[in-house]
Amino acid sequence: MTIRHPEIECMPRKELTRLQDERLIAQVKRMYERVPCFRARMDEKGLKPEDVHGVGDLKKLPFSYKSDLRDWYPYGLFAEPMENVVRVHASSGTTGKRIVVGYTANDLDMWADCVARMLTGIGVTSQDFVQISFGYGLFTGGFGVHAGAEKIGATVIPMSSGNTALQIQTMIDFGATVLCCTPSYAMYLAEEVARLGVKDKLHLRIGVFGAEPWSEDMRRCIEAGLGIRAYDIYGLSEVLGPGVAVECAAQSGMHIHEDNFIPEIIDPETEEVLPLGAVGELVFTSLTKEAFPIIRYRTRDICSLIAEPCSCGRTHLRMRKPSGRSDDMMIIRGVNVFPSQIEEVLLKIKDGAITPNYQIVLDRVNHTDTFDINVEMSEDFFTDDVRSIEKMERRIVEALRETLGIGAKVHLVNPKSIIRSEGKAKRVIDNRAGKM
Ligand code: DLL
Repeated sequence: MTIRHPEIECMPRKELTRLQDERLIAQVKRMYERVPCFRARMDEKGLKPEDVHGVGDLKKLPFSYKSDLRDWYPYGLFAEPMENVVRVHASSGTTGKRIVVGYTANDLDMWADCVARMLTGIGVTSQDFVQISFGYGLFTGGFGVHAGAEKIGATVIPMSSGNTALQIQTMIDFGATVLCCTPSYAMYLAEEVARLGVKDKLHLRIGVFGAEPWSEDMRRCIEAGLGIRAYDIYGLSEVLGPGVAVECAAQSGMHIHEDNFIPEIIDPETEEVLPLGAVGELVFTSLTKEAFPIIRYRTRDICSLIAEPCSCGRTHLRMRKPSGRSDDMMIIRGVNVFPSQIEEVLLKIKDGAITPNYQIVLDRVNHTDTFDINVEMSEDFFTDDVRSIEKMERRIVEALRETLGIGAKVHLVNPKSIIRSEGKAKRVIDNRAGKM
């Protein structure tokens, strides 16, 4: 596969570190001068920009948090005057106010380049038709991937999300060869393609999926359902949008564009930096962003970095798929549970009786957490036979207990009865707030 910028993507570690040193020193100085929140945090620690000589000093620097974006809403953390900001995006956040991020023309160019590197690396060319079914608008997904696809000269089909029948018709009629959307929507599209019996009318060969956690099993389901190779793309609005880290053809971890972003893994409780390979919370520092630079941003995403070199020849560190977020982690009867663990259990039950469409409902009754999981039966298994249903439910309960160490109530529900998402799936309904 082609590498877009071998001189950067395959840069020897020593040179890469030198580049990061230079960029970090400049970024800290610039932010200290221009971003009051950052200056105050540095002052609190008794640090001056001159104390930073390179990435070795990163661990001295203050962290930044999602709450900073709310406290300085909307533009208080920007490092450029608004006349230089050519675009803003926003992310809903799980609670309260939206967070707003901004980009200069150079930022947009760097962003497009990050996505273009990925597309090139997985074999997308100017011959391809790229259907972008991420939402366009304040969400970074649609516009972010769009610019990267245009940069490599592909023909972009800017569908945005929604209207599944039209999505499939467009894929067929316009000859889409690449599909970009959330993995849960790709699963749904695959399901609909099978129901309509139109798989052989598709021209798809590659999928680019991200914006939410998904498992290796889910990858295989999507690949089989749509007849494609599916690749993972990671990112977050606060750091850039899609393209902070991207998979290459090796499909074994996402390369972080280390010329633009430095990753660290920390213990989310103690904030201590963990050694390469350890599982913890991912933290990012942006090196080249102008409008909205960020230092040591706590992503809340739980994952680990891969130290071994990649077979593709790129030298930039890879991150493993995030297993969840330190803040969407559910604590059920004292046990930490990630939705992705439940998904994995469901996907492992491979006899075709159930689908990976599920919803978790948490509540509290008599001071005890209740833990219910609705799981959709497949059309083939769909039955009124109470005994078979109960048998399957027991099997899932057992499998869950083995993985999670706690009991859940599993309810098999009718095919297609769980609402499908066109963007990020809402897997958890937590009704416990305020109930002791
Ligand atoms: O979801 C940006 C994006 C758009 C990424 C399209 C990939 C494709 P936010 O809405 O700010 O930005 O949400 C960021 O989504 O912190 C992760 O928790 C999660 N996330 C994003 N990509 C992945 C992925 C976009 N590939 C938050 N795997 C992040 C797992 C992901 N989680």
